[in-house]
Amino acid sequence: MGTFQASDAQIAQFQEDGFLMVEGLYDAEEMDLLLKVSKTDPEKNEMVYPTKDADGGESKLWLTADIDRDDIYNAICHGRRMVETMARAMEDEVYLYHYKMMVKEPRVGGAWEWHQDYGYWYNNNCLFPDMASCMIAVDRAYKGNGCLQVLKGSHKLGRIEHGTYGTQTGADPERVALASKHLEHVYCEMEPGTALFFHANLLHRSDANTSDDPRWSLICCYNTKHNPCDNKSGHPTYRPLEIWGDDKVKEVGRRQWESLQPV
Ligand SMILES: O=C(O)CCC(=O)C(=O)O
Repeated sequence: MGTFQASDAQIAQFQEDGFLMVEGLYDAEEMDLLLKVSKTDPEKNEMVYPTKDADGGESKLWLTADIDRDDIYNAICHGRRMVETMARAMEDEVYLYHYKMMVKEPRVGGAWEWHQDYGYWYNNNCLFPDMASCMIAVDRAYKGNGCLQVLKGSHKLGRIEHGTYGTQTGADPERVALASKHLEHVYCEMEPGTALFFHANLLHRSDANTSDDPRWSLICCYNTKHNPCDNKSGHPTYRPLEIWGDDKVKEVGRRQWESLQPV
């Protein structure tokens, strides 16, 4: 889907539902390269840190806002099909806020409580909730290995109070329960290469991975140019994002994979 262009109907669907799933945004070779590179990448593996859920389940992630690298992560985050879709969905130029790999290993990967990403980013003095992310399934994501779940249309609720519930920051459970009575609860099952664009105020969560399958996902997060945010390490203020051609994912990915081979 190197030539993917979202239709007007898809953009309208994102704006109405708060999310848009695009199957096969990345092809098998692109996902194979991303998976191989990220599993062997010594630098990123050093950056991984664990987070515990309320039941002791442990997810891992690395997060960075480094946009000056010629690597496969940047080829995806700078990629035309991603950035153009984001900009149209958010009706402004977008810049990369950060990107992260979410790792839920078989049997141990933990849950994420219901939250809005803006529930976190509000604390970085991001003035408007005009931000969005794209989750790319690197492994197949399904109910058993803890795929993302969303409350359809919840991005229209406004920002919900967030606090610490268990060991994680999450949205006020009473408000989530109220929203759940009225809004559709969707399990976003995704094949590798499928991308889920979602608004920063969309309520989402995921269960622990109780399966024998890993669930790795790359999440690329964007802010809109008009939205002031504090400049923080890992959460920067506006800087223009260069748009790269769709072919770069394979070109850079192959080179990076080769460079990771023992000599
Ligand atoms: O990886 C997941 O299952 C949840 C990730 C998430 O909610 C987030 O990064 O905001």
